[in-house]
Amino acid sequence: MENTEKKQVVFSAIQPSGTITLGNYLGAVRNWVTMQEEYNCIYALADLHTITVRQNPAQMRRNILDAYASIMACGIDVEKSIFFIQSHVHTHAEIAWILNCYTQFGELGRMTQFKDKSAKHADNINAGLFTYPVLMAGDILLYQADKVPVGADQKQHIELTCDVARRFNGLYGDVFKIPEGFIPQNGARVMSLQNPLNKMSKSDENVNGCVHLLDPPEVIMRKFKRAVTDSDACVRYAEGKDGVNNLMTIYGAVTGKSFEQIEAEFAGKGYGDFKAAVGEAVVEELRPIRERYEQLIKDKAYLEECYRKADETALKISSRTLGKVMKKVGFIR
Ligand code: ATP
Ligand code: LTN
Repeated sequence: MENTEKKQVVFSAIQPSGTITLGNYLGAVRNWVTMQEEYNCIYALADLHTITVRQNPAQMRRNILDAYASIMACGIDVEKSIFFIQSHVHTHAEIAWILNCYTQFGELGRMTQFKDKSAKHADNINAGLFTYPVLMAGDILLYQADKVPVGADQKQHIELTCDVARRFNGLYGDVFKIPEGFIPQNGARVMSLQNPLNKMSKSDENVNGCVHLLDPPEVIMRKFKRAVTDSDACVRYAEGKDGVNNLMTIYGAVTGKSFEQIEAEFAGKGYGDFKAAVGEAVVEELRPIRERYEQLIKDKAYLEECYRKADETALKISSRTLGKVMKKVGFIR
């Protein structure tokens, strides 16, 4: 019997702006992996987004292949999901231009990521940094995605995507599916181990604040041992205990334990024991990923075969939406 029940579409992407972090993994990529069972999943390396911050070309080439292999190593199955490279699929840049003309200057100016990144890169506040969310909206809308698994920092960009899609649909009829963000309960916002008021980020200069997926076990343990805590010396989740709250979030996300269970487990114990336990849990979570990565990165031909195939499929799917959009707007074919 034919299966008439159509699976919902999931779309998400990640920038190859450096090595993938524990934050990227717990906030987004881990959900990409689990969602493969139930949804039609389409994932991308958002390399066009990456050049909104100046990159070294040789390093960028390495980062792209590295990120591709790392994400695959997390468990993306290329037989089940489409995992392509954004710049290889020309429809993304094209729809971004069109959607730019349906997005207001004022709404882009309100994006907190734009404000943060322009403060951080005050010498290069380029137009791409400003219109970054429009390129992201195009990514999502091209595939008529139902759900978009991301970390909490991307919520505002998804809301903008919905606003732009509704505006377009209001003018031309139902062209775009209105997507929904999919943000995890636990791990949606992993903070820096050195400055727990800042998000853990790929492009952070303080290497001790950020755990990378490919860090060897001793490096992971060292980073957790040095993590900033407080003088309270009690493992409990409370206001003002940002460092400990962050470690509890990470431990909970990795082990599945609730904050109450974690508090009970470490009652009467010091931060030293707690930090070592968090480090060990993370080491075990990341060990198989690092091992798979080591295998994958050796086989460049296989990686290329995977993304070429995915690029082609992504072009086919996205061209349908782009064609429809162009026709509605009034371009002649
Ligand atoms: P950059 O440092 O270049 O800004 P980034 O590390 O913030 O990069 P992105 O490529 O912008 O990472 O994000 C990829 C995905 O990871 C997004 O879904 C984002 O929400 C999620 N993510 C990023 N950082 C964190 C974090 N610290 N905690 C949870 N999720 C995160
Ligand atoms: N802006 C995102 C990366 C990204 C993305 C997307 C996420 C680019 N295009 C489409 C979800 C859907 C970020 O994580 N910084």
